[in-house]
Amino acid sequence: MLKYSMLYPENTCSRRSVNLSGMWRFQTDPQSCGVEQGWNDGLPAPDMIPVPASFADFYTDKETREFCGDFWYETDVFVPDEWKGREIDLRFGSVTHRATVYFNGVEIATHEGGFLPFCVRITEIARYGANNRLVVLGNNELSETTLPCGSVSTLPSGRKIAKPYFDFYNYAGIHRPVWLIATPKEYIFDFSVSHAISGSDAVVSYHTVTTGDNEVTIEVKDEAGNTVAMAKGKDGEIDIPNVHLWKVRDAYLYQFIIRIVDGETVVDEYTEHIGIRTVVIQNNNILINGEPVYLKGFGKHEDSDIVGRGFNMGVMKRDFELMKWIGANCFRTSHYPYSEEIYQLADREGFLVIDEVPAVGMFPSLMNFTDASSGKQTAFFAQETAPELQKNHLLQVEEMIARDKNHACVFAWSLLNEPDTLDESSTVYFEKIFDRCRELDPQKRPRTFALLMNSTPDKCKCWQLSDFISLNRYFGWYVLGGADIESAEIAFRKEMDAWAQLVGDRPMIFTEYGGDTNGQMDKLPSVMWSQEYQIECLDMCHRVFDSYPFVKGELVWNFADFQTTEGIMRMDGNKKGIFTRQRQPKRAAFTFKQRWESLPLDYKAK
Ligand code: GCB
Repeated sequence: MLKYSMLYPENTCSRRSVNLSGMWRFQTDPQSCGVEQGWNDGLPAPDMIPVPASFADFYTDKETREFCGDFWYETDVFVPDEWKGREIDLRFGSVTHRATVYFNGVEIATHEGGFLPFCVRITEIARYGANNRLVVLGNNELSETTLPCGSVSTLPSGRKIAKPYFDFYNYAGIHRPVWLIATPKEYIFDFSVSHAISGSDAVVSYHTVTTGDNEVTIEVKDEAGNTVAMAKGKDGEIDIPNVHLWKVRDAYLYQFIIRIVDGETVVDEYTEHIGIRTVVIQNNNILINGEPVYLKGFGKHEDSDIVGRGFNMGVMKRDFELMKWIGANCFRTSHYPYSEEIYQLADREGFLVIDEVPAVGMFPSLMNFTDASSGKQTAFFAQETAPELQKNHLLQVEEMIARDKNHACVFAWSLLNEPDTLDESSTVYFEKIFDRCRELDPQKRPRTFALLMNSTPDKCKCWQLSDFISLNRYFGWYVLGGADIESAEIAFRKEMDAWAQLVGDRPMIFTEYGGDTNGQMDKLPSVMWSQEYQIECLDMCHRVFDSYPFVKGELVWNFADFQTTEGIMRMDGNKKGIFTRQRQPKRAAFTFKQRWESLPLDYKAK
């Protein structure tokens, strides 16, 4: 079990949460001399910078934008006097890719991994009724033992630059809100649920972890605020009569109020908003509440102008409005777990989410795709780095499930994106990750991973571990694009015919397909990069999907244009967006709107 609670900060009768977002002090440390020079006691020459945000795109000089190495943040944290006697934590939504935290000069925690939260306890060292100095040492270097994978190269000047093995900009910083939290000494540490439906009722099995021995009670309220069920005990089952199920694009959330009680006194109280639904894979179908669903939507990124990968509530809202407008019902959190607020909104809006751990770049080619279709074998998981990488991978699967396990929107876990699967060592590596995921998830959701173009039915050694198969395929773009598109369709169908022999009862979905498109460019007849070609290429893919009954979903790459490392394959970023980076539609968006609004939710159900 994790050392800290993953519960999202709340204010209740027993809890206080203060959001520390704002302007913090910031300084890069190119020489990595900060620790030696005592920057933990205060930064010598800081700039002011917003938290949460990536630091890169605020700056007008290339050195700071491309900065790779150690960077520092600092702020003052006032801890109220009236909080004496409680447990006090700092909770970081994420610091990319790793952090060391100093409080009043003292190192109190380190955390590896840039996309999941962590807490540090400051009860004993906080100065109450006074300001305290919080200093965070961040680092954004990439390696083959940490997630996501990449490397660092050093320029003749001695400056380091990041070499991601993945196709998104290596944004870094304090990307998500930081909270100061006060809980009682005896508090609710964890809560999880799993659901079963019986007739018109639901049976919710729950499990509570607290830090003491007092009684636990659960009160369930419906959306009108009426109490519909009560239970006692840390573990148990709650019957909810005439349950109002959480459905795709028709959400319903109950409030589960968890209390630690000592007689009449409420010691701690925490509320979770929980949608009740089941997920089963059966006969080539993805069943939500026993009903087949066809997935329509996107692979996305947390990416926008100026704030980079920093959580931005406005961008989140706009993205959901666009997804609703276009008729989508699903997205994959490619290629890392997103900000918690995004899952909360997906719960509320009834979107299905494939939650992905940051296991991307497990194929050491620059940008993760140029070598990819060459068929080059790398035996990535046979390298001596594999055991250390796997340790980090398992830990991040654990943290992701601990954080996201109660979300109704999360119906599946994606455990890797486009890894090397051509060597026997992959199977051994994967099995452990897949088993651990099953063991940790109270709801036993389906597990999958996104298969790279060279993971073909005859060569891939890992597809059979997936509960449903997820393909990333770029026929008509990286493979046989432009005037060759006719051959692309033939090659695509040939591969699909081979899958048809293998899939058995499993459904298949597409987790990526599409092509780069300049949202300003029209061309008749089409050429690659024009909006007309994007539509032709997508239409071709859809024709193929429509002719295979076991294909149960299409998540186009990508929702919006996004920033990548610069290079000859990318014109100021990846342009496969159906929307521009500013969240305006390309022409293809209207094609999707028409298609997705006309495809029923149970499209292709047997
Ligand atoms: C992929 C990767 C994704 C890239 C995409 C592309 O297969 O999974 O991260 O951005 O291809 O556009 O090349």
